[in-house]
Parts: sequence; structure tokens; C-alpha cells
Amino acid sequence: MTASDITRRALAPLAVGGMAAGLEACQPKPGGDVQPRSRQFPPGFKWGVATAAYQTEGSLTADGRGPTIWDTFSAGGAHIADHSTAAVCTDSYHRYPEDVALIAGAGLKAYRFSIAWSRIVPDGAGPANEKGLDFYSRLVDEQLKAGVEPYATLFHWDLPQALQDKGGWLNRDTTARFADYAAIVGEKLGDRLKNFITLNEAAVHCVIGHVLGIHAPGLKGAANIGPVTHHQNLAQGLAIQALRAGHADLKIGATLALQPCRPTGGLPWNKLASGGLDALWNKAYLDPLLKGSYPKSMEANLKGVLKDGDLKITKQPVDFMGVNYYAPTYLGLDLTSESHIAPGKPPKGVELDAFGRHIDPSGLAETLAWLRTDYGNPRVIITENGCSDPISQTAPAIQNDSFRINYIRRHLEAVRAAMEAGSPIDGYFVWSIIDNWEWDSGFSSKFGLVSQAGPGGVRAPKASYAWLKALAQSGLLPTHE
Ligand code: IFM
Repeated sequence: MTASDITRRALAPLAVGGMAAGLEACQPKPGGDVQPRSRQFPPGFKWGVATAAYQTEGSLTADGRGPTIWDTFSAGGAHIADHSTAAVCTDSYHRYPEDVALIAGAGLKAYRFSIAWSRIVPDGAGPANEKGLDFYSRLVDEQLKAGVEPYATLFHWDLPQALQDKGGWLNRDTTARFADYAAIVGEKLGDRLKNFITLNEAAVHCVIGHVLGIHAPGLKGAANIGPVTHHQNLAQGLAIQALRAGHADLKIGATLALQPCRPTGGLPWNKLASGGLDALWNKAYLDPLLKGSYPKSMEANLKGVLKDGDLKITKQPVDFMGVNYYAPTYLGLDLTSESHIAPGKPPKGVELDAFGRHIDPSGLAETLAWLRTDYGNPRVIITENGCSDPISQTAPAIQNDSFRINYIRRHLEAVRAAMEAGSPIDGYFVWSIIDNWEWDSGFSSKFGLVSQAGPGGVRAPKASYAWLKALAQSGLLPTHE
């Protein structure tokens, strides 16, 4: 889920402080492909895939796992397009050796997975659950044995329900609980697990889960923006400190859903709307981490939330920035909506993928240029990029997925071009290895390189799996699929 989904489906009721937030407008950029001079990726470039615990593991009560906000939100299939739940998913809690074999079998050298907080600290606070830690220990060892480098995300939206009961991300105490949990994971696994990603797409969790109510915990209201944004940033800073205190040699990064926010049409006031979303979606996470500040337009949201000294904690050295990119979004000014921001039409002729997202690799080039020019050019890993089959509750996965190959190929052209422009990009991870449970879309959206016939069913590599395998072997990006 990205901001383009917000604009399409639900932006109108989003209150973000209105036009005041819109003064930092991002500039429109022409859409389209970006051609690199060379199509050869360097040796050592990390080709990988990404998943998340809640979308893959299933086994929601196994080995002492505590309930999470997603268990509550999706109970009985509520709020989910196909009324499914994540009870089984790809059954990766049991089938992880097969997952790893598929990854290694494609010649991929990196696997980004997430750790379920409530498997480690079932009640959100208190002693560690050894059985939960053992599961991730086995998963890490399986990867190392197969020559795959593990990248663990500590939080991919599955907050322990016990913490939500105390206010979740609205409660400042959650930040300390996250640091405690990070310390436990670092202590147990940090001898072998060297790559950590703090939070996944904090903006999505904030806006879709706490403002629009489409994701767990299903809260609504613009008043949540300030506390949820800042507490996630603060938690991240504390967790980075805790991890580094345990093991000095860890490589730690943050993964953001970076997304160009473009004004619709030529009217100048639409820049106010696009700038408003840019501030709270992109800059409200990049700035505290990399600059130790917030964009000015966030000030009103942060009143009473931001405390003295916090920005010294949010600003931490990171070893890489994780960029998740899917599409840009278009916005316009709408005085009839509470936020004054409304979804806008993209320029004529813009391509859409089957999920309804724009296909626009220039947006990826643009986000990578921000990091180069405005944020000190940190090392980067593309921690997610990919596309879905057409949304369908009944259609089987498309095995001959040339549209996915085409999407990945065109975005890799933008990655390679950004490297030529000076971006230090170390890797590219496709979302995702196997079709999994896509949050509020359930199983009706399929992003995998491999299909699975229903929860727990037979797995079959798609055409894109073989294509990525050939690319990972040669490093040479083909000119067509
Ligand atoms: O499935 C999600 C993932 O959890 C976060 N980033 C976007 C993916 C596809 O929508």
C-alpha cells in the first residue's frame, strides 16, 4: 500500500492541517523511463527478495506468540477484501526451509524478512519468549547455510495488541518498549544476523492505519499524525542506539515508502496539496533521521509530542537507507475536503499496473535524487519494488508474468541510472518471493515471483523467477523481457 492508494481510495477525508502543510511543494516531474548508459550491474550488487512476518508466517498462536493489532483488526476476515485472514498465509513458520531454498535457487543472495515483535515479547513488555527467538534463529541459520544474507526488519506493522491496549504508537512508552525488544533480538541473534532494518514504511502505518483506518489498528483522525509519526521516529532512534550498544558491527538501516507527490494539472495551487502530502509522507521521516529536524509544516501536529532532546535521538547514523518504491502520486487542492488535499488526475497517458498503481520509473529516479542532493547521499538498498497481478478474488496467479518482468526491468533501469549519477546503491529486493497476504486486499493481490495454490498449497515459480535468476547470475539487465 502506498500513498497512491490513499489518493485513489481515501484521501478526501484526510485532515493534515490543511493548506498550511502545503508550502513545501515538490515539483512535478515528467513521467516515464530513465535510460542508463550501461546495463551492467557491478559484481557484489545484492539481488534479493523481501517479505514480512504477518504476510507469510501464519501460525498465529504457535510457541507463545502474542496477539497483534492485525489479528484483532482482521478477525474473521473483517476489513479484508476477500474476508481472509493471515492464519496460514504461505505457512512460512513451517515452510521457511522451502522459502530459503527458492531464494537460493534463484541465485539471490539477500533475504529481507521481518521479525514478529509479539513472538519475541508476547505482551509487548517483559521477558523474552525463547521459542519465538529460536524460530528466527533457525531462519537465520537456514539462510546462512544456503549462502543468503539475512536482512531483518524489526517492525512491519504487527504491533503487539497488549501495547495497542495502552495506546500503541499514540503512547510515548511504546518507544521504550520497541528499544527493549530490539535489544533482545540484537543480543540473541546479533552474532549471526548482521543487517537490521528498524521500521517498515512508517508513513503507511501512520496514515493508512491511524488516520484513514484502512489498516490496523483501524484508527481515524488527523490528530493521530503527530504522535504516531514522532513516536515511530523516536522508537527507531532508541532502537538503533540499543542495537549498536549490543553489537558494534551491525549494519542498520530504515525502510521508507518514498513517493513523489506531484500536483495534478497545471494549476499552481495544487502544489500546496502535493507539498502537504510530501511533508507528512516523505520528509517527516527522512528529516528527523538524517537531519535531526522536522519540516516546518509538521510543527502544529507535533505540539505537545516533541520533547526537548528528542531530535538528538531520532537523528542516528545509518548504514543504508531502505527505499521502497512503487509509484508517484498526484494531488490537487480541494477546499471542500477537510484536509484541502484530494486525489488528482495523473497526466494523460500515464500507465497503470494491474493493481491500479502508476508505472513510472522516473519517480524512483526522483526519490533517489532527493537522497543524493538533499540528504547527504547515504548508501541505499531498494528494499521493495514490484507489482501485483490484477486484483481478483478468484483468478489464479498469472504464471507467464511478462508484465512483472517488464515492471522490474524498467525500474532497474532507473536504479542503474541513479548509480551512474552517483547514488551508492548496494542492492535491489523484489517484493515478493511468493504470493502472500496483502493486508486489506487479502489474497486478492499477488506480488510473488512464485505462486502458491492457496494457503499452504503447492508452489510454482513464475516466468519472473527465471528472469530474475538469469539477471542475478550475469548482472546484465536485458533490454526487453
Ligand atoms: O505488501 C506490501 C508490504 O507489506 C509493504 N510495502 C508494499 C507491499 C505491496 O503493497
